[in-house]
Amino acid sequence: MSIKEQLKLYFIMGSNNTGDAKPLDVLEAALRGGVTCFQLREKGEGALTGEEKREFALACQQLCKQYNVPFIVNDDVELAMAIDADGVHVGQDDEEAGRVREQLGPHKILGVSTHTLDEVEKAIAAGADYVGMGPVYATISKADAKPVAGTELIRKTTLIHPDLPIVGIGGITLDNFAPVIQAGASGVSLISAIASSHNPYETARNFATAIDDTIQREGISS
Ligand code: TZP
Ligand code: ICP
Ligand code: MG
Repeated sequence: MSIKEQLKLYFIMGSNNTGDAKPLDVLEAALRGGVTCFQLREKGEGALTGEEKREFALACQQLCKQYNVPFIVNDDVELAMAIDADGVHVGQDDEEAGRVREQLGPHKILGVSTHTLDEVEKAIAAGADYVGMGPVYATISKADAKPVAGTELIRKTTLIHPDLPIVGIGGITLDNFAPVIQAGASGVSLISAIASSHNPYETARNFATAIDDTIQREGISS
């Protein structure tokens, strides 16, 4: 599967994002439902650290392996390398992407959050495999999220860099994801739509089907 295909339904979760449900149950259900990429984002109140974080990461990685889905770690390059994760995602306030690429070597997946065309160019130069863009819509899942960005930068970037894999993020639901794909993103990235769903299996499955339908209808090629 190409990176663009792997980004189609990109689920992000930390152990504190699933309310009363057990995080590993939610992840398993999401994978069963058709999630194509997973990022462990262990952040905020109640986030695990140290050995607990490592053990949780290993459990998530194990599940992802069973479903042949890439396992990406947010921010924590050291943990990603220690457990041989498939890649790392960094934001603009994290370690510089070029430095992360040096540590990861050429083969692991590197994702970078971008909010301007200049950040996109720098991410490409640093060796990013894909960029995340958002928040497309208002989000409750990131305390320090930038202002709502819509799909403008996705569309603009697609025209300039048609081969660059892009994923939209922020407030994305089954009701509002289509413009993200129509703007040229390879997929959508979500936390709460799946992590807070009463039925993460069904929600993931509905997303997978709906995104396929949109791609079909739009005649979008990867
Ligand atoms: N970066 C930009 S928005 C966001 C991140 C990590 C949170 C996305 O979560 P949700 O619940 O899908 O809005
Ligand atoms: N995009 C992606 C894919 N992951 C993130 N953690 C983010 C933006 C902030
Ligand atoms: Mg970060």
